[in-house]
Amino acid sequence: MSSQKYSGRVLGCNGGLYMVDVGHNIYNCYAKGTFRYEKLTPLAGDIVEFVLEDNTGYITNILPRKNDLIRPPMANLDKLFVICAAKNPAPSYINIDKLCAVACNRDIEVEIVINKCELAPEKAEEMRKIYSECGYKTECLYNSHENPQEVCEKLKNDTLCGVVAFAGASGVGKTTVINALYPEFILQTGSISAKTGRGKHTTRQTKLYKIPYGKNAYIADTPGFSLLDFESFFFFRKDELPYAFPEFSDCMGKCKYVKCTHTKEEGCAVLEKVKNGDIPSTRHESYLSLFENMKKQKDWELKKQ
Ligand SMILES: Nc1nc2c(ncn2[C@@H]2O[C@H](COP(=O)(O)OP(=O)(O)OP(=O)(O)O)[C@@H](O)[C@H]2O)c(=O)[nH]1
Ligand SMILES: [Mg+2]
Ligand SMILES: [Zn+2]
Repeated sequence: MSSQKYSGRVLGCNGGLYMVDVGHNIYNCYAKGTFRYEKLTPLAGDIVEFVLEDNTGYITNILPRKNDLIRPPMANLDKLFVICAAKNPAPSYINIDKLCAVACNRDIEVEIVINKCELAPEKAEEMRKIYSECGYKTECLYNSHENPQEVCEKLKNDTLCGVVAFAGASGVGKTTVINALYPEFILQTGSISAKTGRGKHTTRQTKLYKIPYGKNAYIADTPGFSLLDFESFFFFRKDELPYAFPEFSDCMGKCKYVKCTHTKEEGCAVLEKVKNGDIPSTRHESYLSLFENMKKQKDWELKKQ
C-alpha cells in the first residue's frame, strides 16, 4: 500500500472528517496522529500534515500554531472582525469587549464592524465613537443584506490579509456580510426571532472559505455564540487583563500603587482617564466585570484550555 505525505490548511470539520486544502484540491481526512493523546484536536485554520492511504486522508501532525481561540474555535488567525448589530439583536458591550480582549491577548488584530446601523443610527454612532476612541478600526454598515456594494467598499480590502474571521452574536449579520463580500460562497443566512429579538443560530460550524483571487487568503464564518456559552469560558490570567485593553496602555506604570488592579484604587491612572472621559465608561465597566469573573477562576480551569 502506498502512502504519500501532504500538508495543507484545515477548512473545517464535518461529521468527524476534516476538510484540508492543499491548494489545487481539498481532501477529507480523519485525525489519527499522536496529537490526539495530547488532547489536541485540529482546528479550522490549522496547518496539518496528512498521509493518503487508498484515497483516504489521515492527519498525522498539527504544525505549531501562531495563535488559537476557543470561541470561535480557530487557529492561526491574522485578523478578527468583531461584528455587532446596532439593533436586532441589541448589542452587548461586555460580549464585544470580551472578544476584543481575548483577541488582543493572542496578538490578533481586531476590526469592529457595526451592522444594521439604519435600524438605530444613534446607537450606532455611540458605538462607533467608543471603539474608534480606543484605537480600533471601526466600520458602520447600513442595510448590508440589500447593499453589498457598500459592504465591499468598506471591508473588502481589509479581508485580504491571510486568515480572517467574523465573530459575534447570532443574528448580527456575519454570514450576510460574508455573502456581500464573496457572493460566490452562497452561504445560508437566517432571520431574527420576533419573540426574543435574537438570531436563530443559522451558521452551525466554523468554516474557512478560500478567497479565490487572494494569495493564501481565507475568510471564516463562525456560529453566533450563546450568552451562556460565552460567559462560562476562561481564557487568560487576570493580571494580563489590563494589557488586553489597548486604551489602558498609556496608563500602565503610572498608577500610585505598583499592584494597582485599576478597579477602585486611589491614584489609579486608568480611573482618572475614565473620570475625564478619555476612556469610555462602557469599556471600564466591561473590564470590571471581566476582572470580577476572572477572580473566581481556578488555575486548573485555565489549564483545561
Ligand atoms: N435590517 C438589516 N438586516 C440585516 C442586515 N444584515 C443582515 N440582516 C438580516 O439579519 C438576519 C440575520 O443575518 P445572518 O447573516 O444570518 O446573521 P449571522 O450573524 O450569520 O447569524 P448566525 O449564523 O445565527 O450566527 C437576516 O435576516 C439578514 O437578512 C442589515 O444591515 N440590516
Ligand atoms: Mg451565520
Ligand atoms: Zn490603576
